[in-house]
Amino acid sequence: MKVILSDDHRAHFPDGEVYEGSLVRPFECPERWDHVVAALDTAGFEDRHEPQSVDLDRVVRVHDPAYVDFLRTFWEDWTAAGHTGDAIPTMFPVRGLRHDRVPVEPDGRLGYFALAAETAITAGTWRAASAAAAIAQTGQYLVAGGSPVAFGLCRPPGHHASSDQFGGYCFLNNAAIAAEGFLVDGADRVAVLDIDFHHGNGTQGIFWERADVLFTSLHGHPADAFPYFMGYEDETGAGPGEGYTANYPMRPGTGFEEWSTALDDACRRILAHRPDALVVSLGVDTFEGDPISFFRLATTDYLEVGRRIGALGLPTLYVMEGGYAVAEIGTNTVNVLSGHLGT
Ligand code: OKP
Ligand code: ZN
Repeated sequence: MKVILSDDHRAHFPDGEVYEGSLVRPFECPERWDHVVAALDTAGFEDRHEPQSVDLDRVVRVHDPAYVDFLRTFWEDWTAAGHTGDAIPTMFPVRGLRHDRVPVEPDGRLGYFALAAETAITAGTWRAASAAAAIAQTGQYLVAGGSPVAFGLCRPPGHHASSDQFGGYCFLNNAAIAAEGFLVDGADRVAVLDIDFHHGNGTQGIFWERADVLFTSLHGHPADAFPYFMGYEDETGAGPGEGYTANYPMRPGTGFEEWSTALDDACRRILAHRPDALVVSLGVDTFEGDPISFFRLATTDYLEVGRRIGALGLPTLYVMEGGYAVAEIGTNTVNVLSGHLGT
């Protein structure tokens, strides 16, 4: 299996994350990457590739160009305004407020392009986020070029990033960029399977009105879990995209038996879509030991997850999303990949 990775992820690591009333060390930390690489080493995944440079012409097919510009240039504006700390958004265009004007002052601009306050922008955020997008793109090129399966070790993750908002540790939607890339390169239909613990609101929103990309997501119920305001079962797409979104929200304590029944249902829908390629948003925060999530999957369950996805027989690109039980993230992730290969 081809693995695409880059050291550039280290450029993004905010000093803190707003969490339950405190500023804590971010759960989404660089060691996550180190543990995945160590587990890849142990399991003998040696076919490693550096990403090509990011193709922004393709990125702006799924993101608002003004948003991409904001991500690329914001740190300069923030520091020019005299701020020395990380950029944490505090005010948002919520219910009743206007979102048809973009403020000029950096704090206002920051809130306009944000969906949550736990995620800060730092000096190296653009470097890391654009490298993660490049990893997804390179993985997509490899699979479109005939590799049956590839794994993009993206960090930061992407599935919460919408066309014009960052948050939930995400800046550029790596999975959506890859899915769109497959279409550009000749696919007629693509499916996205999002098995991260959290609902992939960004990916869902990007493909909401489209019939060419099927979006399926298994996640903590929005009544109980971030991102709280999206991910219900009755969200099924709109316009030409009606019926091309499928959500499987599940309650606290859900274990592998119930979770895998939802996975099987999502897999049936994926096969019915007859996609030319599959993009898997691979988060392993469904793990029983995850510090911020509430599903109960065990380390060995991930082998079976990979087997079931591999059994679809589709050209598949895995992109890394979440997983915050740092010591176990590597084994859990690599178990999915090994299961896929049937090893
Ligand atoms: C990113 B990914 C809830 C705190 C939620 C943000 C979680 C972002 C997860 N009390 N914090 O989907 O793994
Ligand atoms: Zn997650």
